[in-house]
Amino acid sequence: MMQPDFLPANYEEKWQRIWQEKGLHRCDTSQSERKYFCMDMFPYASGSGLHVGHPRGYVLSDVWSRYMKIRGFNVLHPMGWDAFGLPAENDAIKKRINPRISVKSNIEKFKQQLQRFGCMYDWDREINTSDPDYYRWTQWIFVKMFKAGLAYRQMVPINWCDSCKTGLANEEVINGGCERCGSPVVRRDLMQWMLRITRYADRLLKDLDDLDWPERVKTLQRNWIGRSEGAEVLFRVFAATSSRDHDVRVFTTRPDTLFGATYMVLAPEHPLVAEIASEKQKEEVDSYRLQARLKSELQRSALDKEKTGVFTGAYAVNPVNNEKIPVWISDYVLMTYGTGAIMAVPAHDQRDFEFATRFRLPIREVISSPSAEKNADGSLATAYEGEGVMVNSGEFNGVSSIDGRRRITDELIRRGMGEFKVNYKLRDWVFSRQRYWGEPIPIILCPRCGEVPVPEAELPVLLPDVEHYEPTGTGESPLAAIDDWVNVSCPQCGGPAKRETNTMPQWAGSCWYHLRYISPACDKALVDPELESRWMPVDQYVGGIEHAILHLLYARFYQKFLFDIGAVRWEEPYKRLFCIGMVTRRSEKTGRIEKMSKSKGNVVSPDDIITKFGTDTLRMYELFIGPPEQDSEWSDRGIIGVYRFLKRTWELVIAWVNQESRREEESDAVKRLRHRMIHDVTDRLESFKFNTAVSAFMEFSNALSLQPEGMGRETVQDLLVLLTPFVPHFTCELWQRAGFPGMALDASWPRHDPRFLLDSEIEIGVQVKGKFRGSIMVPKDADEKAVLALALKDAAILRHVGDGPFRKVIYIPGRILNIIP
Ligand code: ANZ
Ligand code: ZN
Repeated sequence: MMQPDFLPANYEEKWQRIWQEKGLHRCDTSQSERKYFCMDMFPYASGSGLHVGHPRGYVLSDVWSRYMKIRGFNVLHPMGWDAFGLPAENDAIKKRINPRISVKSNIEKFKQQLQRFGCMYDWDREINTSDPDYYRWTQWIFVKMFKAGLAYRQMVPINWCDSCKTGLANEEVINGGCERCGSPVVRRDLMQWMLRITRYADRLLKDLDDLDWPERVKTLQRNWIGRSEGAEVLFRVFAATSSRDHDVRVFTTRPDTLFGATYMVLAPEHPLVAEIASEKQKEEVDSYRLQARLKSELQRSALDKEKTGVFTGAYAVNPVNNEKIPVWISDYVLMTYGTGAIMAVPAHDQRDFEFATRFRLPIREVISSPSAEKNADGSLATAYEGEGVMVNSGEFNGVSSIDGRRRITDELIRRGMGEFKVNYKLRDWVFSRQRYWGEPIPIILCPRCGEVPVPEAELPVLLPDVEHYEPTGTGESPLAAIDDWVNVSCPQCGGPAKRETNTMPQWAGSCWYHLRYISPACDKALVDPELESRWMPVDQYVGGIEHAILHLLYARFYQKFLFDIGAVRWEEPYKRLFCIGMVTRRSEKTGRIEKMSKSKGNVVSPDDIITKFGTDTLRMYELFIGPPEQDSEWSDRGIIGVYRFLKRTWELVIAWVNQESRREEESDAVKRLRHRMIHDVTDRLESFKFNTAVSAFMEFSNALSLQPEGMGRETVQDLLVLLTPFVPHFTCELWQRAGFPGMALDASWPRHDPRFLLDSEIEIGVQVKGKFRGSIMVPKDADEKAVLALALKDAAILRHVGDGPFRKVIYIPGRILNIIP
């Protein structure tokens, strides 16, 4: 007799060892027929280790990988470490351990935890972005970008976090605060390396259409890129003090409203402001400009803030009607968008409406529509921003606003006063960080030759060991203090020169890591081009929604650049994306649902769960917790429920194994349950409804318990194969105990027979004395007596007939039951 006890601790580690010894998770990339590349967003190994929220995505992608493997695909499922950058460095500083050391020990700890989840990672392909063999290529890409004119240096006002003591990209500023620490972000002028991601704006936008990504992620990217079609219109501006005039361009998405422009607004930073301001207004203008400098762009563009501004004393001429309109400055116009100047149309733009109301500037309606909101006196109550018919617009009166856009622009073009124009919200990417723990930017600054890239053969530029790695706060990175590292001779002229001391942002290494997994040891290129052409793109990428813009946009940009220089054959990195929901917890104090995080003190450790219930229980519960794309609440009861289910299933299988002669044949009812399970599990897996795929097993198990004869061999086998992606240790153990051939991992995925899914119940009508009184569901082969019993369980029918005895009962099988009381 085999022991029936369900004790996962007895076999889970054993199977992990066996898989590893046999190299079962190694992917032979030389075989690319039926290749499948399934990838997780790799973690940065923080000091606090993993909690049960982390593996939700790892388990999902592992179940999917295992499923695809059983389906006969050659699956590449790698894992690695996002090791450079702010999070790692801040953590190191907090603990006063050199990041070199702390990152290494964090990774060891993380890897141990991760390995306990039983995922089929090919650890031979493990990568680490802070490894010189890796960042050699991160630097190489930068050099290529520099040579292509995509990396350039510029003095820019940047987002500066005083607490992290570094500049941040626009994408790293969340609600005016630092993405990492939440401190308010201020503006500061610094010489920065920039990447010209804007050159790719159009392609980044267009190619989104072909990606199999969640719609919400695509929308976030589209809005971030922010494409606007419109026109640039030339206004002549007359300075108050001199007779000289200037041409000022404004960008508008609504050229059809040109006749309603009653004033012009320049951004306070607009270079023309100083020149055109009148003597009388100068003081006021200057002090307003100083104030504006202190505000962030986000504060300035908040819709609900009170509009402020100052008249410059100058006037502009509207090119369509030669009307003279005043020129103002206001901080709601940003220098970094369009041309930094606008024509203000208060009747049809809400910000302009508020501004005009406050400063008593004229509001002239030029688009008429019944949906415009009016005051009692017929004036506009708010700006009407929709479409309508042009009015007060001279020869264009009566034209629809949509046609008007084109016709006015055509007219401006004809007169040399404007042109069609497309603008993007996307800005170039501020790429330098004044921090230690990152890839050194591989550039040498030579007083004679300027910016000289480090020759490709000399890469990587190693990050030197330092004693003081804390940020300096001076705007220079700690690397600037290491004289013998900084001072080099210029690769071009041999003269004395200095290294760039800024480092790359944390995103640099993760922009291209998918490529490195394909040929992690390749030392001739960042990826073996032949393997790349066969293994890219990533077929399934799994990660958190928080990366919708930052990482996912940067990685697409890098891939497109690498495509353009011929380094790769694929233009998009991630064909299909799945965004996993968070694991939350209900606060004991407030009763509110909170994200699980160390700072909230509400984390559940996966190690504890695994020790108590086993890895498989954790895996299955991570999926069962809720629809995978939604946030879901952790529940200890839920984990026990899954444990009980596995225990019951274990006992069912062991009971079969222990039969004297193991049952072969099975009843039709059991066959139907088996095929139903195969169908449901497969269908729900394919549609990424992992939680209901788990319920399909539970439904099977519940229904099976009502069947007296239980499972036969085929059902036991199919059940174990279907369970394998979810609970691989469990099924490997039972497969072996049952003495089935080979391993559960190698069996092929069962197929359902549709004939067993045909409905076994039918609907029949019930009549009382020939009058229709309702319908009921009955088994197809039920006889008159059984059908009558079922009919009397129906309250509505019972009310009409009482419970008998009856004069007559007539059953026409499969159609109708007639009762005559
Ligand atoms: C006149 C007008 C009339 C406008 C109207 C809108 C409605 P998006 O869609 O975001 O591209 N604008 C242009 N440059 C600006 C800047 N640097 N700072 C602040 N606002 C700026 O918006 C384009 C519109 O925003 C432009 O069209 C301009 O106002 C304003 F009935 O021009 B519009
Ligand atoms: Zn030089």
